[in-house]
Amino acid sequence: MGTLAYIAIGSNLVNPINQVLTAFNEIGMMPKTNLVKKSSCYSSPPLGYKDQPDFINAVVLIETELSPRELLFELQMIEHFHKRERSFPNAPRTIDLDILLYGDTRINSPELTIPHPRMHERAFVIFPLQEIDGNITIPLIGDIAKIAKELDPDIARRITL
Ligand code: PH2
Ligand code: MG
Ligand code: MG
Repeated sequence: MGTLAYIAIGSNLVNPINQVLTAFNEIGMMPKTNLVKKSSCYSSPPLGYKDQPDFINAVVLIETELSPRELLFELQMIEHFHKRERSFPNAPRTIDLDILLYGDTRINSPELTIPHPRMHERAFVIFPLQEIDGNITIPLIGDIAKIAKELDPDIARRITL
């Protein structure tokens, strides 16, 4: 049995719904990894830099024997397949794949911070995460139900495909 990890997916360029659905498949095809569960897709206005299209966001649960750094590398490969460009922070993107949680591991290095440091402020992360596991406790932050209650439900809306 590998480690359970949660990945956040976001896209707001070049048919975002398609980008997210393709990413579900690509994440399931990563080496030493099984896709356990995926959330619905959510639509949300851009947080941070505002002058860009709305996002489609989702979260997946995987079980993996990749180390956190190997996982980051595989996710960056998928971002590369989607022609992700890094022009400026919070720029619009074809795909963004962020590690939210990796078991109960905590990492603080320049290239990787786990748990994701801003996840609890983001409705577009917390709502899909809660859909996958309504009982999860985020290390250092708290219970998902309590965090979700503090977020505006209108900001990230579940969409039916
Ligand atoms: N990602 C960001 C910045 N702002 N806003 C939304 N709605 N969804 C995102 O995934 C997102 C964002 C940086 O990664
Ligand atoms: Mg991100
Ligand atoms: Mg990212």
